[in-house]
Amino acid sequence: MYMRPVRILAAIAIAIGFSSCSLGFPGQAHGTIVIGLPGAPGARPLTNAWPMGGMPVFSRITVTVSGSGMATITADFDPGSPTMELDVPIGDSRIVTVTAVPDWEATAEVYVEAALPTLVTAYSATDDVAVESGRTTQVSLRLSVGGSKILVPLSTYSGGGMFTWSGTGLADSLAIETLQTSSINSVTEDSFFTFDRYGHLYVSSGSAVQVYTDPDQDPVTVDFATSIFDVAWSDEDNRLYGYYDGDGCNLHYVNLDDDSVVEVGEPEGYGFSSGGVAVDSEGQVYAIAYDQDYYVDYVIKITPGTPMEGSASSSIVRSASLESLGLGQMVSGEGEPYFEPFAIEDLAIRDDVLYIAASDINSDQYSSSLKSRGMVVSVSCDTLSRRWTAGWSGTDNDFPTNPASQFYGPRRFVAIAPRKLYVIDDGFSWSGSSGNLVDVDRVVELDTGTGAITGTGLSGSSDFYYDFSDIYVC
Ligand SMILES: [Ca+2]
Repeated sequence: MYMRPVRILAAIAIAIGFSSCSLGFPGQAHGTIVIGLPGAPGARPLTNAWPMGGMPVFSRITVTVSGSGMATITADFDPGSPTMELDVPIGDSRIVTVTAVPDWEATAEVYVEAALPTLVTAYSATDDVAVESGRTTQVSLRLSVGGSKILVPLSTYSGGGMFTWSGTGLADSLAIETLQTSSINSVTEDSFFTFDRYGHLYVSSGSAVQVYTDPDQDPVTVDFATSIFDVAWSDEDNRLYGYYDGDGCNLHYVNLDDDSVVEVGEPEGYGFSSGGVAVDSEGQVYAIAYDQDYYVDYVIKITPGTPMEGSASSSIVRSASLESLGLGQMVSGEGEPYFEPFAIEDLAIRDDVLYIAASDINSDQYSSSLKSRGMVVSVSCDTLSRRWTAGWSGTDNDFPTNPASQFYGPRRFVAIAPRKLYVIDDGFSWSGSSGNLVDVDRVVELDTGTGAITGTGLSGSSDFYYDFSDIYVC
């Protein structure tokens, strides 16, 4: 049942730390932008799991405007404002970003007994607009999940390659020492996470996906009827994609409007390969595939065709070799040097940028080239060209030389925040002399703008997916 918000908030925008005469450059011409937020997160129901009918109650709305030749403007607005207005120096490309922080306690007073997506810590939206002198530019931004709690799949290593899985812990930040508990229990080494724009969390588990709104309540099940690992939700067509890359690889989706399952075929000339799946805002799908002539691995961008009787073809839009993206390295052997790709662990898309987590690990105790390292590569969805590479220790270093800014083995994307991504880093360190390898388990924070690692933490809060501490090197 919809009730009026219990808190009536003044409808006047309050710009904090901003006045039109103190920013920008002397004599610079200005225009006005008016920001509207149509389309409420949570407006779309998902198989009776989402009774909430509109916007959550926000505790804070922050707008930033940036671009060349201007000082970045940051302004906080009263969450009750129906519109938000700012005076901005003119320019062809002004990046407008809105971040809205939900107050779930206040929201619960408005939507009594509703399951609320309390994993969400921020909704956000961004757009690029031209601002002309003396003119008013309307900016319509569609909010979607922009921040979440950090998901920590909990495993304990019991030796002999065996793990005990005990659910999912939650953290507000990397610094936290005691994880919050949740009801997200159906997690194993084959589980992957994704959010939709409203804040429902999708967790793969065998041939099903558990969908959590409130992480303390029972999930709704989406059934793929076939095993899947990585999952990705499509805003364009309300599909949930599931990728299997165990014994063979295949791609399916469930149409969440009618629960029908469709298998998506490989594009002509390609075969799906180990990696994961991601979907952009236009509903185009990204995966890893090899070409059938030369068996070279690519990131492919495909458009699924019209489904017929449970299957759909796909056509290739664009491809980029893993070599062109730096997702591997040249190896010299007896013959010609050849390119050896790293292990692609997870794919994710945010604001139409693709993020690829890749590891390069060798833990064979008899090998002369032990290594534990990796990278996250950021790729433009438009061009499939590389934007940046994060956390790489360098070709000549088998282990991080600076663990505060380099990966041991990125495995999963487990949270987002404004301008941030969180990645599980699971690998090992080694003293270089005889002894056991030392397991490394932590969560790493990345700046999505620069690719800089801006934090590490939650060390040892879980053993995650692999354990190397049994391995003794002579
Ligand atoms: Ca581990």
